[in-house]
Amino acid sequence: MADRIADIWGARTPHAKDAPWPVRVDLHLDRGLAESDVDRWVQSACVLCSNGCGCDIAVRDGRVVGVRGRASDVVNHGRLGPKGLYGSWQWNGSDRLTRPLVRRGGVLVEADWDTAMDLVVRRSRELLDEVGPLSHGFYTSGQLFLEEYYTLGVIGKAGLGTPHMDGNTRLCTATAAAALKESFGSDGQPGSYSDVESCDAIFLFGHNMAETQTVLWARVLDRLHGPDRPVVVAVDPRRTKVAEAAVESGGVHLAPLPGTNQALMNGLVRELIAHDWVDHGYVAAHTLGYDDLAATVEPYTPEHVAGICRVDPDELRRAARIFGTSGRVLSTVLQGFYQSHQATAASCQVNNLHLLRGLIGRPGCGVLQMNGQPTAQNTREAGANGDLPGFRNWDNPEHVRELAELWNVDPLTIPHWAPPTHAMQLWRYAEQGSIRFLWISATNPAVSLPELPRIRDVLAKDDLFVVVQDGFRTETAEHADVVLPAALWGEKQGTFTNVNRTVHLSEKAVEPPGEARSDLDIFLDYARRMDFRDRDGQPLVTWSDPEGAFEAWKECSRGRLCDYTGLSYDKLRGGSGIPWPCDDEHPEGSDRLYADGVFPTHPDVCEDYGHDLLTGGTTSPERYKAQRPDGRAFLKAAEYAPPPEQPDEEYPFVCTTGRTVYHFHTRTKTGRSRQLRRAAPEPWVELSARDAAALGVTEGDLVRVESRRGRVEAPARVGRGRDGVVFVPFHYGYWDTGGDRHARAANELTATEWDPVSKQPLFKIAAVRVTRIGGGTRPAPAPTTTASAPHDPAGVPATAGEDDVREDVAPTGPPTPPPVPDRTPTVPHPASKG
Ligand SMILES: Nc1nc2c(c(=O)[nH]1)N[C@H]1C(S)=C(S)[C@@H](COP(=O)(O)OP(=O)(O)OC[C@H]3O[C@@H](n4cnc5c(=O)[nH]c(N)nc54)[C@H](O)[C@@H]3O)O[C@H]1N2
Ligand SMILES: Nc1nc2c(c(=O)[nH]1)N[C@H]1C(S)=C(S)[C@@H](COP(=O)(O)OP(=O)(O)OC[C@H]3O[C@@H](n4cnc5c(=O)[nH]c(N)nc54)[C@H](O)[C@@H]3O)O[C@H]1N2
Ligand code: SF4
Ligand SMILES: [Mo]
Repeated sequence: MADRIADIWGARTPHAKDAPWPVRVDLHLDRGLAESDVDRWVQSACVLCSNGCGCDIAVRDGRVVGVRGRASDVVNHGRLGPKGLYGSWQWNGSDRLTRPLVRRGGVLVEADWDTAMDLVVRRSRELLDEVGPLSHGFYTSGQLFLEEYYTLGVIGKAGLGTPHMDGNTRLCTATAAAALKESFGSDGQPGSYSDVESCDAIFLFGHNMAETQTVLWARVLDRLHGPDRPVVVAVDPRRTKVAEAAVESGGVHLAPLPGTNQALMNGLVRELIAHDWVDHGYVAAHTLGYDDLAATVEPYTPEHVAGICRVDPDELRRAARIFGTSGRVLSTVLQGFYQSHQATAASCQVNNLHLLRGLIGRPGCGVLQMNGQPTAQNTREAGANGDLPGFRNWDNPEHVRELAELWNVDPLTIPHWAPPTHAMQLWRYAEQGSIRFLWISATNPAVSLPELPRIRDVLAKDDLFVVVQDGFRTETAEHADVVLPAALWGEKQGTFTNVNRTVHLSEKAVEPPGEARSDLDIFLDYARRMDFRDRDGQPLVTWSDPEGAFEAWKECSRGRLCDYTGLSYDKLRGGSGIPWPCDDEHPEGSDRLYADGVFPTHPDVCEDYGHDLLTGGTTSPERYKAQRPDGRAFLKAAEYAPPPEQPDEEYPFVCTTGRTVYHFHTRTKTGRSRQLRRAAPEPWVELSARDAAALGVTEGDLVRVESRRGRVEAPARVGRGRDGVVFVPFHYGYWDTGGDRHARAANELTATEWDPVSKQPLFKIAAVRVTRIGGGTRPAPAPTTTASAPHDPAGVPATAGEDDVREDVAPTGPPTPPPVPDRTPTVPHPASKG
């Protein structure tokens, strides 16, 4: 048995380059239970990050009692990480919401469903009559199922006709979508996880994969422990496990000052061009914009970049040489890039590095503009983030017409007179009072949005009617007018899609507690009560269960890049997840995109006409067409601009925020798991050893971190990050504490600012000051196994759990999953549209 709190990634299964990743099946059952005690195993996939590991849910006496990785799954080959093992189900049976709550005389009291839904529908109708659909806003998630998003999207766009719908995906992967649209014309991940097996170098840009996609990192570690290892390059201001591995592999750890990614990327692109590590044939045939890019990056010499980012210019040169001269390079990009002021610009430079060398669409040459949440891809595909479903372009009347026809509604009902409202604007409208009905599903904005003092004020407004749909009584639920109890993972059926487009079916294993209902049933109930109709007076929403919704979605996706028409619930049962596009031509799905160097940039197919990366100004359809992109990718460029808030005398540190391996977001699930809670029970503040010494702070002292907006008070971890940078984990709201409720969450400090293109907020940069406010009696409650390890381990007990996970390494190698062909010739093209 293994202790998977101490040993996060589990036992190594090393292998050679291009050899299949071996199977290791991880199993965790409730204390005292053996496999023979399990009544049945129910197929699913983990929803505690975007990796999408296939798993089976163990059920005994109608309760979930454990999980086991699925050996046959292409994503994880049987493995699960600490969150998947301990956090995916242990909340089961705890303090769940079991009945609707409504506000009476200022307090939330239990009610039946009719009472709660009547209130919602009455308020909705009143506002529609008085002010119209623009009074309605929907703030949803990256954690519902595809069927739920699609249903919500249809209700919002064709039922109500409001453009005010977005997901917390705006905080999460809006930049992934934006960078893919800007470079390639459409959302849709070019790469595949199987690129890990065949690459020669791996670049991780602002991505702490070791903690945030632990099973993918195990896959990387197995290469790093095998023969012919890849070289790793990490771009992260903290000394993460990824950064350590980079140094050990003979690669580079670049630790730029937060907020300087674009300068660093311009430096890397310039080095490629200066050394002519460029595939000119590929660039000429498949891209646009080379001259502009070369001219823009020209001033970014290694020395100039080093001055801005405070990195060693020779290390920058070395990193560029690794990119420029390795046979096959895999890149991943995540929040260190996405939650920043030049998020889309910097992420597009990663695409550019690949395009310049023609390293795309081939094994080992993946670009993974990562997702974070398990179902964020579906929010974006199905239109619950405001975009039109099926990666359709809101600015293309033909795309709007297709949807109007599909839904049998007047095209004018579907909002498309302006870009869809992004989440930051949605909250602004609620603050200003034009949105007066806000329906929040599967997200906890009272902890996860920036500048929490402001968010609490918005939620508390008398003229804002707030509906919260969750499985737990969260910090946000406390502000609601109506709380709807939702069924969670394992208690409902549906599908979702991970980072590399792999679609999984998650079956219902057990009944939800009390009167809790699936989100799909709640949305369908609202649609029924509102009596939304199509042009012929028939019900607008024609399905009544998950499979019906899936079938409807398939039609919507037909002919688009995210084509699901070749999938069905039955096809997803039994074996592995299947990556889209999956259609007649690719019945087994598609491992990677763009093998032929043809991109969905034709004006008739593209999802967006693009933006100026520096200002966010939109490109008009006319200007876009005049460029004649027609299947070529864009090499987009932008100068570096300093972040909006920089350290000064009053606030001398840069505060950056993020994750620890043991918790998921606001901990509604992981905070209820014994093992995970113990591993990281309370918030902390990470300081570099030198900064701590200058402040007179020693390990465990209580410190106050203050920004212009709020404060956090927590014990200090004297850590291993770069000087001048403070790190605060963002997981700790106050549902489980009686202490100072408003000095725990990182977002007390962050600012209401966003990237001009993706509109993703800047969680990674705020100017703060740090003060020691008291001595500590013990070390900070920060894990020692991760990036938050102490500078001096003496006297700090190592983070550990129990030996309670079984790992079975298959002795004879993996049962080879069905071969998945590359998607070769057909990026959807106007001529081939169904
Ligand atoms: N354990 C765990 N795993 C998760 C989640 C979780 O909550 N817990 N959440 C999931 C979700 S939704 C997401 S979005 C992903 C996020 O996954 P990641 O993006 O890997 O996680 P973060 O910790 O937010 O940020 C990554 C790194 O960015 C670095 N960074 C900060 N500022 C900068 C900067 O200016 N430049 C650069 N280059 N790097 C910077 C931080 O030091 C940090 O190590 O994780 C997913 N997986
Ligand atoms: N400072 C700072 N802030 C950040 C970030 C950061 O790095 N730093 N990261 C940002 C990112 S990337 C993300 S993704 C967000 C995450 O922020 P949130 O989405 O607010 O975080 P969660 O705790 O995952 O909230 C999801 C909620 O949905 C509920 N839930 C889970 N499953 C279901 C379901 O099936 N149905 C319903 N109805 N409810 C369900 C959970 O109980 C939980 O309350 O935080 C963002 N905020
Ligand atoms: S890597 Fe992500 S999907 Fe896989 S088990 Fe861990 S949390 Fe779940
Ligand atoms: Mo996220």
